[in-house]
Amino acid sequence: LKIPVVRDILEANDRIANEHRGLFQKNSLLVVNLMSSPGAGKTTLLENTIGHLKEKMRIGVIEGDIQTSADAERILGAGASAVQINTDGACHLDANMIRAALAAINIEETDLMFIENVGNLVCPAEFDLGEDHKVMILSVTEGDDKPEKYPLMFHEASVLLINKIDLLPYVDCNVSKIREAVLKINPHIKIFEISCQTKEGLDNWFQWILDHIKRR
Ligand SMILES: Nc1nc2c(ncn2[C@@H]2O[C@H](COP(=O)(O)OP(=O)(O)O)[C@@H](O)[C@H]2O)c(=O)[nH]1
Ligand SMILES: [Mg+2]
Repeated sequence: LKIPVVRDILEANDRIANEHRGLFQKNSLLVVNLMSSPGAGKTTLLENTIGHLKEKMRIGVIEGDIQTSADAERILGAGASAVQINTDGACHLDANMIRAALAAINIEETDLMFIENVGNLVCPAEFDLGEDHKVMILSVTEGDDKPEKYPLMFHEASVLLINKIDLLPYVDCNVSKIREAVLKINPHIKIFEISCQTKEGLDNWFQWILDHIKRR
């Protein structure tokens, strides 16, 4: 009889996530839940994004990590406000953890909020945090078979950023194969090929944010 217990947890999570969604809407805040496996480039993408957009809008970041506040320090260094959640072993963020972090964020004074989820290609996709969009990063070093092996996150995401394309000459990764597999799982997803190192393709991502921001 374990299945009803799991359902209860997800129902409780969704209730809290819906409260967050109402709060975010009331304050015209765009919230993006950023997910990937460890090391795909979430924090590097955020540093680039903050650097590019911080003169145009007020940006806040909730950092989720099992341990340390290293990523929150990188975000502060890039010029945004940051709150660190340490999940102490848990492999994903849930809506209750976000509630605790929101107490430390001035939502009225924020236009764009990123939630950097715990590095993991599976569990984060199962938990609604109240965000407007799930955005996922897959780096070319992870291989082109990941959409087929881990379909849920690709299914849930509004945007897929294929990162580290500067490394394509050195790795055996077929980007067309990724695109084809992902579009089969999720025909509505937007796919951008980027490099956080050479900055190639990042303008498409910045434009996507500008197109979705609610308070100008
Ligand atoms: N070559 C290359 N390295 C990258 C790129 N983006 C991120 N990295 C590197 O990948 C590593 C992990 O990045 P990080 O942003 O910490 O990943 P996270 O764990 O998803 O937050 C770091 O050493 C980054 O410098 C990229 O586009 N190209
Ligand atoms: Mg990180």
